[in-house]
Amino acid sequence: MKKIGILLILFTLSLNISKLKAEDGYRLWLRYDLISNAQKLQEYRRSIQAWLIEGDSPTLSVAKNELQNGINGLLGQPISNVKTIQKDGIVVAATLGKSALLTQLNLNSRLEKLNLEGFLILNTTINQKKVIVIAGKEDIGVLYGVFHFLKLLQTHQNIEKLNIESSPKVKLRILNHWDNLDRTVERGYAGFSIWDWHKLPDYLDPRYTDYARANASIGINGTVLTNVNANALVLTPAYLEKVAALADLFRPYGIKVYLTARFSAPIEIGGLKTADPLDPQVQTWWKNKINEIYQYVPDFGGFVVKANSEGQPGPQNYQRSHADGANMLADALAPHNGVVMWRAFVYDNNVPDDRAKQAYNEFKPLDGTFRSNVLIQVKNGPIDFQPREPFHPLFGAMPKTPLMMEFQITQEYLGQATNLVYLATMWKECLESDTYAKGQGSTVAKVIDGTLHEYSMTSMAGVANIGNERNWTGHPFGQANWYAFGRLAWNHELTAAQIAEDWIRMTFSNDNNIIKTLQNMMLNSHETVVKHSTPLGLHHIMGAGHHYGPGPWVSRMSRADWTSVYYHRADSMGVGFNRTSSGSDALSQYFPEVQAKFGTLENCPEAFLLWFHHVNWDYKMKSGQTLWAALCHQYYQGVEEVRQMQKSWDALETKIDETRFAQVKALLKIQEKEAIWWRNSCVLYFQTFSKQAIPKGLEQPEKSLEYYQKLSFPYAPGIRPQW
Ligand code: GCV
Repeated sequence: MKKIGILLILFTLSLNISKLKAEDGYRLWLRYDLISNAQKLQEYRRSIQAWLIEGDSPTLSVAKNELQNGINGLLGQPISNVKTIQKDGIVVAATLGKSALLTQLNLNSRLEKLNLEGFLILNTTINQKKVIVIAGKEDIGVLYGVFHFLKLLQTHQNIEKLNIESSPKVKLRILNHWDNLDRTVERGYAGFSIWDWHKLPDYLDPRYTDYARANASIGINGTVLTNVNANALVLTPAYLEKVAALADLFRPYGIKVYLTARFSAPIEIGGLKTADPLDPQVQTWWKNKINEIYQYVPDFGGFVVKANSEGQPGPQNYQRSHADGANMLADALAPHNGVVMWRAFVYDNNVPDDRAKQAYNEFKPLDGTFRSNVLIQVKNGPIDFQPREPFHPLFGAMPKTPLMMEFQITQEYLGQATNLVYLATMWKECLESDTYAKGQGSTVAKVIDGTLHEYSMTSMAGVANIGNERNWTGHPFGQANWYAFGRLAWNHELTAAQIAEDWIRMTFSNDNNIIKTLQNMMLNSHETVVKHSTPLGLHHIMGAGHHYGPGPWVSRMSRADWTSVYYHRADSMGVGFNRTSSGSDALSQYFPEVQAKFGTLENCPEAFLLWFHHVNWDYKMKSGQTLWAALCHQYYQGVEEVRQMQKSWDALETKIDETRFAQVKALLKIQEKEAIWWRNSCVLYFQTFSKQAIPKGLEQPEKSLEYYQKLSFPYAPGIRPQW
């Protein structure tokens, strides 16, 4: 009896232990578990025997905590903190210019090459003792350097010959939360908003600190707390108190807080009759409001504004231009060093012949008319975060106005939180696109980092995929997109493969087989989702409102450019949107070399064919197949590739912790179902125009087109309530 009791206790204990060990994804890429490779562990224990961070500031104390927790966890033993260097193997972190130890090392000339947030990491000697120095130009550089150093350990790098210099290429690296004050998240698929407005400012959820750590670890230095479809209430004292509490918490991590400004706020919360940006009363209202915000948040970053787009108010309501609106806010922010990020994602109530042209048409003529603290925030492509878009024609077209990038991390059109899609490959495709604005090599990346047109302000924003789900992003691989966004914003020259490898090593394992398998899955995953949803340049053919799943048949909406038929233009002859000079002529917004690349059927890369051309069903593709056959094969291939991912994942069963293994396995099953749903719906729908059979050898769709057309998802997550 006694024995059974003891066994039971042991069993319960072991259950508890395994529960504790379960990987629920909360720790993201900052897991700091004991290094499993014995040789590496020994090497690191030899090189890291103590640590010392010189100086004192809130940021340095955050750096101390992180370094201490990181190395204690990774090395599996408490590593002591020392005050002087009396032996080898000490990690010394300090801010240059503020540290006696670093002065001895005379690192000034190297420091000059770095920008304000940059850092150095190197092996050297101080007082004849071997040390590893992490030096920041400012305290925040020390924190970034500490995270980088921990990454070296987490990814099992050699730390005996370090000589690293790192500076961000872009100044403002920002997350845009589309979070509402009621905690719903527009296009959010990971639960509700992480901002618990109701309990703020008194209750600071520990998650906020982990959010700040995660962001700082990848160099993100700004967060826009609220949805661009803005609510003026956030500018009232009751909310500004809450905003201030978050700003105080984020400050040591180098993260500034920004808000979205509702253009009609002077009317809604100010009691004015107008929000006309040229009205002196309106100008005074904003000036006072902005001064008030700075009372609460002395380092407030500024505003993001969505104006005259999708029903949002803006200066055009008063026959004023986007520049009039942006400059009014910019003038009021300027004395505080705040900025305005004015979005170019605009389309007004008049439905244009081609929505792809609208932003260029409205903004290009305004080049040079914005204040110096205004950035124009441009989505990567001219429509709306589609699975594949050509780069936005505004990039390169506004040499006198800083243009910033807006990527979407949340997967609104890319499988939401049920599909494994690594977005870095897509972002790189955009960043590396050549605008030819100043001849060959004028890449989008060079526009964004300011080197092409010498912009003084530079920025990259990503629409966050974060929610209050335990693992932050819903799909465990969604974390990789948050991670990759930060890494690319810091250094767009990194490859998607490098970033994926770092993320896998830190999030899953340093096991080569795991790295290779997951990296391969991730790097192909974007192309896969394109194939099974919008191949060959198709776009905007998703279900209405929720944007979840296929809806190529969507034809009746309150405006034509919200329908699918507006974009695919399928008819008995063919499919695709003619954007050449014989069509909408959107192509003419690009520089001549780009026009030549996309302008003819022969030259146009097939990935963009139906974006720029209306193509006959019998057109011969490079493979020799007809367009119809090629389209079908793409859809079927997409599904096959999801099945391939399932096999790759299953092969890792014994190597991945149970919780995450089971979750991703289940999600891949959902992804397969959804890929089939996309494939069948689209093939059956387009078949009604092509009137051709699905090529031989491809499985026939089980259900009818009518079946798919009747599916409805009134409560799909992330949906905008009023749509
Ligand atoms: C925040 C798309 C989305 C909207 C979003 C909009 C935007 O249209 O579906 O939910 O609104 O883009 O970027 O402003």
